Amino acid sequence: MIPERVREDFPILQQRMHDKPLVYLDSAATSQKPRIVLEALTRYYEEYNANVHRGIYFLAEKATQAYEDARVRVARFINAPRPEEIVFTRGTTEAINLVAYTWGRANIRAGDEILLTEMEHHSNIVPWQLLAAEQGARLRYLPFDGAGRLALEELDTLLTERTKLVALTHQSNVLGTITPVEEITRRAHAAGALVLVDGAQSVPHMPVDVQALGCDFLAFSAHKMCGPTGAGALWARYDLLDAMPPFHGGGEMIMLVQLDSSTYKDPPYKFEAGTPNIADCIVWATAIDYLEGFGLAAIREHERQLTRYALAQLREVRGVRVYGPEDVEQRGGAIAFDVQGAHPHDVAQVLDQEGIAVRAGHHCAQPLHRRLGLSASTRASLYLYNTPGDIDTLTRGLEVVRRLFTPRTAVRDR
Ligand code: C6P
Repeated sequence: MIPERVREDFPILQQRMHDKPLVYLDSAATSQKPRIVLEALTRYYEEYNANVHRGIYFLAEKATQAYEDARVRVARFINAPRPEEIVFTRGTTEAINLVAYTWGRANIRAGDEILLTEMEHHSNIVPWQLLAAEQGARLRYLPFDGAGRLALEELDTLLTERTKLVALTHQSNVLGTITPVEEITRRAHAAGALVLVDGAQSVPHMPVDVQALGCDFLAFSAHKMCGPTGAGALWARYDLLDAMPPFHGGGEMIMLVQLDSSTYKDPPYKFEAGTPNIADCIVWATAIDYLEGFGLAAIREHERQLTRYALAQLREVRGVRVYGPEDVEQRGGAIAFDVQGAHPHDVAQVLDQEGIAVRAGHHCAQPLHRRLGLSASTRASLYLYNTPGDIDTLTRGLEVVRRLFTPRTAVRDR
């Protein structure tokens, strides 16, 4: 059970917006940060800010220890077999690009295929487009059905001996769909392909165990899980990391630099050139401690109940159409919808006046929206600090939208 007083842990949620209590429903974009995370960040800068892996003095050793402890913490969180399998990045986007530029360039050849899904975030499309254009490879896409589920029946046709990689989201940032990663991974491996999982929307919201998933790469971001912006990770099997060429060149990723060549450190350092994002990686561990204080299963259950309530309430608002699976076992709390007659940007603006923060637009998933026949949608997304009261405020806000955007004659007729 997540207690309602969790909200009190988040200073930002205590404020009013346009003289109304703030209702934050945009955690899929970025989550809010609890006080202990903010305090940990201040403590780092006030007490032990120093560069890592370089200094031979107390502060530097303390910072290095905390940075490496954070790696261990992140590894444990996703049940990675070894902490050296965690490469710190700026976030999910950089982690996926790292794989595309290093593993991709070394392993994808002309005529090879990369299988994506039509519900991917642009971060899991564009890096592969760049790679495919460079290497002469081809991208293929697994579609989704009207209920927002991946069309698994097409997998056998799409997975061929040419498929070298399947890259898919674990949870759609628009439809909320939780994808069957274990099954897809099993079938991809049987076809000889590796699997990259975009965990940006799953790792913050449910227990994720890379060994249980069986995948080869997992990308995720700290800022969507109560941690700071600018930090994230790539998890990959050690043998893959070991064989991959470096990503960025620079300080601290090398063993020896000569004038015309260099040798590189072992993973993960080979992929962490330059001064890393020390503070935010360290503080990410505090965010993980905070989430694990409740337990990811409890957070998932809280969101499951809240999503069920939200779907039922939204269905009651005339003119509102919700996208994605109806069954809360198959989805998380990213809930995209539209309001008949109102542009999503107008919906978001009216809701903002009611103190409600939602996202409107294509949510960096244009192919998904095109597939739905939309250019944009409005999205409410939930996290542990949301309550049924927030959903009630949202539905009341949508009634305001409806009154403003339904033609007067139509209102009279109803
Ligand atoms: N989606 C949203 O509002 P970064 O920006 O690197 O932390 O995460 C990118 C990313 C990758 N995959 C998925 C499924 C995502 O949802 C996101 C981020 C935010 O939906 C910001 S566009």
